[in-house]
Amino acid sequence: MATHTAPSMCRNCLAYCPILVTVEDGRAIKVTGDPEAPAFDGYTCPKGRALPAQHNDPQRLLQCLKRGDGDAFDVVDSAAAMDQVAATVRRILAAHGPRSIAMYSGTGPVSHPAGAPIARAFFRAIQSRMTFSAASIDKPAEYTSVAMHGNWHAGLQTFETSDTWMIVGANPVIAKSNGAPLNNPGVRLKQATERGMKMIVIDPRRTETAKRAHVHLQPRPGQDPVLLAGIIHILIDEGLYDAGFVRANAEGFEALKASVAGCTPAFVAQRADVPQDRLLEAARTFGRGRRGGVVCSTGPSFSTHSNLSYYLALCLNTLCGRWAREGEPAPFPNVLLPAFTPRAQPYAPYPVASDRPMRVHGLMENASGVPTAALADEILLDGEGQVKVLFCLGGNPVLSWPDQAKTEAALRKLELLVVFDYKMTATAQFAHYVIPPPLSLEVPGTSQKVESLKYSGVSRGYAIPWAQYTPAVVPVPPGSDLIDDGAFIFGLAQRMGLQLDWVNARGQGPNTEGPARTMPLDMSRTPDNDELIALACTDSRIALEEVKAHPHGHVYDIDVRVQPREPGHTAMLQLGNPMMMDELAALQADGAEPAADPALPFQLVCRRANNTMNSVGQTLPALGGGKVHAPACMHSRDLAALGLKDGDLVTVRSRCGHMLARIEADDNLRQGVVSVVHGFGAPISIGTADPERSLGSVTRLLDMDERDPISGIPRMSAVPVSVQAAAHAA
Ligand SMILES: Nc1nc2c(c(=O)[nH]1)N[C@H]1C(S)=C(S)[C@@H](COP(=O)(O)OP(=O)(O)OC[C@H]3O[C@@H](n4cnc5c(=O)[nH]c(N)nc54)[C@H](O)[C@@H]3O)O[C@H]1N2
Ligand SMILES: Nc1nc2c(c(=O)[nH]1)N[C@H]1C(S)=C(S)[C@@H](COP(=O)(O)OP(=O)(O)OC[C@H]3O[C@@H](n4cnc5c(=O)[nH]c(N)nc54)[C@H](O)[C@@H]3O)O[C@H]1N2
Ligand code: SF4
Ligand SMILES: [Mo]
Repeated sequence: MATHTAPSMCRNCLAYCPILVTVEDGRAIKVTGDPEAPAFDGYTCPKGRALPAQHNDPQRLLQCLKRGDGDAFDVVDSAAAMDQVAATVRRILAAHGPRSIAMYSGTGPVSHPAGAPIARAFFRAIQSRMTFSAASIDKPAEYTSVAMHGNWHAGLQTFETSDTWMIVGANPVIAKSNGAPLNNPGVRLKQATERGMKMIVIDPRRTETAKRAHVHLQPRPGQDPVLLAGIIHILIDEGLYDAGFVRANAEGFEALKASVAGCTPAFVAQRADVPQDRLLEAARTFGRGRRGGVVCSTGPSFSTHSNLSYYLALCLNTLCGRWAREGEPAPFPNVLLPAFTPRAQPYAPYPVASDRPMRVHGLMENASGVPTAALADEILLDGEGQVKVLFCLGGNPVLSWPDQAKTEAALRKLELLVVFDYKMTATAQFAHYVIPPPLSLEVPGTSQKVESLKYSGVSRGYAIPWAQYTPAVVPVPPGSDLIDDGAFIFGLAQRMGLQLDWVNARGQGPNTEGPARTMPLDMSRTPDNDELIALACTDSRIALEEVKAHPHGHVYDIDVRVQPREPGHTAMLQLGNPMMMDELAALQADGAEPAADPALPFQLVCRRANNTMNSVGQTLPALGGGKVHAPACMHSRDLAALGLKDGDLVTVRSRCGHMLARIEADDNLRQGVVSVVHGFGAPISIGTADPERSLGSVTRLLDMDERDPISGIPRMSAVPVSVQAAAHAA
């Protein structure tokens, strides 16, 4: 047996931890953290260590599949699948126009980022704007809030240099997405608090992150806008803000001050149900700190009024002047992204909605893209412009889009559904073609994806000039016919006679670090992954070859200082956006007691689990721990009041649906909330042989029709529900 160990990167989530892969006879058999990689302290999580199980999973698809008669699938050669899909797309495009062809890209491309840019190039070439993504059911307010407030060219002061930090509805220790540097966030938080950083965490659950907080506010879910307005009220009232910074860089202070006037500590404490003294302590800790930012994540994003929560968080950063100042080291200096000169100056706000309407719900294409919440209805609604073809790129709509029954009906109505995935997922069961890609250890990759997170939202990524490249460390399984999402779509473009252009964008909306670079692709042959990586790294600050010379990754010595405001630069940040001020006024008009429906006395909230990445991992024995469903977690006092105990089967009911789940006591939760991980379950209209597996499909409780007016994100947390012992077994 030939065994060796190769350095690589896990790409199962956005931390991209450096790993060591033990390879035996061409198969990965073991993954550990890489102790030689600086800045990650040898960290991995169970999902990373399960990479061999994921790659060698007997349920993995190794051939393309095509729907035969009824629900059966037949193996189809990948080239034949491209021929057939291209012919259908060409026919539907000619008959119904570009708008009939759509894509939805999910989190799968995290593992393998080159597919999505090729897919976007394909959609540009056919002139369809119907490129939906998970971003608009994730944190679309990262984009809408920046459009309304503006942004800061040099970025937010970093976590590592801060003496205070506020995290609203994020759990970076587990999720590694927002709120703390992604290189081993648990250790970064520990070090920061040990050196004296005072962290404020706002979360109805006492999370792994909240356990390190100086102040943990455990509010009623859905009250973040009022809470943040209350904190702004206290800072203005007590003069704990940077008046000089505000005068020099922002407009709308008086409008904001007037809008938060009614959010007194007493009002907010009652409305959010938090102790008033803790609210004051949170505000004063943040205001008296010298450096540090506020970051939001899925908690406030999912819980209605998300634009307002994110907007007020940006206002807090601006009020306290927490943006990187002239002369400081650049917070995110770019390594595999292009060099740029960060400046201590605002980017101006820009329009949050476009003039391009969707056909349904009065939604528009907006700063967060085309709204995924409209896609099911865009498929279901007959008439001109109806979506008839969907490419699903590494996503699992049946378990991730709100309103599972509607999603299934929409997928069934499609004339062509092509699912790019490596397993027969809940969504792939509805496909006409399932196209399996090679998995992460079988393809090369770089850490550039994590760097580019700074373009979506504030202070996301590593905040150190870290970069790594990995070659493929194992071959694809023998006898397989796997094809990258991008290569398949490139093959369609070739067959349709399209010219594709690769685009390297450098920011969000009109706020960019420089012009995008567009590079026409040679359509005579399919580019391999290393060529695409080289294209993505054209203009990188550090040459790709240099990064390749450090197989364990490297922290570069990049001394880039924030430069002064450019002469004549007049852009200002906006603290008083009229739409946001009106929304805040309307919320306050609801009074100090939020409306409640006595028939739905609990609130369902979102959470992430360490062993799964959304719908990925539940069916891997290495990760499941025998559990194939998501438990409904509640405080033990709530369980006692309901006469329930651990393991009991319950029905959770919302206004629009119900699901079955097993109960788990979790005293880290605030009373009155039910916390459930999403991504579990099975299709309603197909079912599953294993009844336990059909439990806990939380999207059945969510209503597409209760949605944000701009981004369209439906209410996915703080959802009113009831909980009752299930009358029957699953
Ligand atoms: N109720 C509820 N709904 C939610 C959420 C919630 O918390 N609660 N969260 C929302 C959020 S934040 C998000 S981002 C979305 C996620 O929504 P989706 O992205 O639609 O769902 P995932 O389960 O992440 O699906 C990712 C798919 O990619 C596949 N995959 C993995 N690696 C690869 C690869 O290399 N190539 C390809 N082609 N495929 C791959 C996986 O097998 C999986 O099926 O869900 C949203 N929906
Ligand atoms: N292990 C693991 N990592 C992941 C994922 C995964 O599934 N598993 N998914 C990835 C994806 S797609 C994403 S988008 C990120 C998400 O990353 P995070 O946003 O950090 O996700 P969570 O860990 O669920 O943290 C959200 C927190 O919000 C709280 N919350 C719920 N409702 C409210 C509310 O109304 N207000 C406030 N203030 N808090 C509330 C919840 O209790 C929860 O602790 O994680 C990514 N990383
Ligand atoms: S945190 Fe886990 S899943 Fe994410 S990159 Fe690191 S090892 Fe992989
Ligand atoms: Mo997400």
